[in-house]
Amino acid sequence: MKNREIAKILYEMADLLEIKGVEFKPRAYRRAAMNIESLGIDIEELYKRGELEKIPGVGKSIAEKIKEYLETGTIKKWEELKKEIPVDIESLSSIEGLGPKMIKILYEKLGVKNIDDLERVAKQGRIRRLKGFGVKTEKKILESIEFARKKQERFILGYILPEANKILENLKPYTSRISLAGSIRRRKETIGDMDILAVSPNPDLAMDMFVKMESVDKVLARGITKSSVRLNSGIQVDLRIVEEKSFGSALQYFTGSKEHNIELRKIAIKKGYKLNEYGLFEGEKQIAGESEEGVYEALGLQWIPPELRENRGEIEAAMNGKLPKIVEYNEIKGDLHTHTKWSDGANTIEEVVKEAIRRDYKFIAITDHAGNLKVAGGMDEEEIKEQAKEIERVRKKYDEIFILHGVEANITKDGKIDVSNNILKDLDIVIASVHSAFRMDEKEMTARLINAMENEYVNVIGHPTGRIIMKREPIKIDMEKVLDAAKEKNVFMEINAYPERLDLNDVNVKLAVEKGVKISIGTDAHTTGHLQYLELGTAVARRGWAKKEDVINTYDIKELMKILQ
Ligand code: DGT
Ligand code: CA
Ligand code: CA
Ligand code: ZN
Repeated sequence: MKNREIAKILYEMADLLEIKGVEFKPRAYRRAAMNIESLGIDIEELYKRGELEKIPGVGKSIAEKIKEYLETGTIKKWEELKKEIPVDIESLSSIEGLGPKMIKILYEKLGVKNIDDLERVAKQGRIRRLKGFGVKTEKKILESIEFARKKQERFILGYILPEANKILENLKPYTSRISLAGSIRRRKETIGDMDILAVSPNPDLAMDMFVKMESVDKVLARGITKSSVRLNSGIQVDLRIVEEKSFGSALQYFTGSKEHNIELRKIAIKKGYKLNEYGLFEGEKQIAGESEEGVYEALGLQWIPPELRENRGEIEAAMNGKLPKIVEYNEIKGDLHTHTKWSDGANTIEEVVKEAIRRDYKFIAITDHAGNLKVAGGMDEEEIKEQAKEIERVRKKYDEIFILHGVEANITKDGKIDVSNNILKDLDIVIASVHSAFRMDEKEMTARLINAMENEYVNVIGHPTGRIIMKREPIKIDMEKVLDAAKEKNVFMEINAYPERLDLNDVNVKLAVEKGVKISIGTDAHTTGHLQYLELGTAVARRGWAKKEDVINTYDIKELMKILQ
């Protein structure tokens, strides 16, 4: 699947064009890239059907470039731009706060082409002398460089999962059993490599199909029981083929986590057994291993969902039959955070609603930016009233779904909501988020969030820590205090399901659930394609031990509207 690759190139072209000072085009390229990234189906399929221009934002010229890439493996215009502006955009834009405009100035004035150059000029104190930069920016850049360097090469779950599912689909005809394993099966927020496990009547053929997949960049190893490849997207995939009688124990072993496995093995030893990827053995005799359930059962444990296997108490709970019944993917009835053209989203309300209906949701919340977030096209109070009329119109047209009218409002520095209560009181759902002044000390920031929750109309704190995975650190807050306040004020904590956010994360969700704070899952969709990420939020809820009743997205409309009052 080349969707990600192509989107990445288009984003890079947008940045390069912007650096060149070309107008309008950068926006068009970005819009196309955003839609391709979240397309949901393989772009090559659309290409084969001659339907590239059906992708929103893809006109004739961009379609030509996609075609060129699929046919030749590159795009001439892109190569030219890179030659003309030899700047490592990808790594520079991974530095927080560094957008194309700043990269342009740094390149033109100081010759910065990569992170090493950037670090050098920052240390020399030359950035602060540039117009519009200053000492603070320079310091922030240095901090961000350090953060970026610390991260290892890991991949964002939400971007890898579609590729993984595609591989499973490709291999299905050649296998009798197949499953993801490792961190991707556990739905960890980032993935080191992708592990796949299968049983096959013809392992040689299955391996052939695997190493010859179109998305393979390089074959790292080719064997009968194990092969490894690197995909075009850069991620490594290991495929292991095992015997039917060992599938369960191999799946258990290769799902991990390592810490979970170590504890499990200790239990086996205590019982006088031996546990490995081939099975559970008593002496020479295999007593379990064909199914994963069988392995856990023989060890005296309930079967543990993969999302819980992090050695955070799940083994003890399973031993005592006290594993929580965590929320199921199909219990989620709708999305509680979406954007439309009324602020910075790409689609109309009606388009978002239609996609939600196609997904069989029972409800959808339209929550555009409101207040002073001008970059995100925040609505003023008149516009919110106008939008209410539009929602009313769409409601009349589609009675198979319930549309909640809400906003995502900003929490000001001192913890106020920047939309007046007079407006908030008429909305179905109010999300309040921190979108500015991220760098306050813990005490101030904690007070800021708690203040925001004092507002009686606030229902949800959006992306509560503001972190962006591998890019931006969370704001500093005393999570316990914030959660205690949330419980007291009946405010819900969001799991923002956008792939790079997943905020709250699993650990904080567990804490919230333990304190009785309810969770609201929202994709923060800025295009209809983003609605697919809802399941990532559910995965985080599951990893955080949340039960059905802890997640308000599982409620029916009546219960939901009642709890949102
Ligand atoms: P990743 O790929 O870094 O996101 O994390 P995992 O959990 O997928 O780790 P990976 O790919 O190195 O190994 C897959 C699974 O194999 C891992 O979750 C547990 C199992 N495993 C790997 N190494 C060991 C080990 O040394 N001891 C035990 N008990 N299990 C291991
Ligand atoms: Ca792995
Ligand atoms: Ca692996
Ligand atoms: Zn937001």
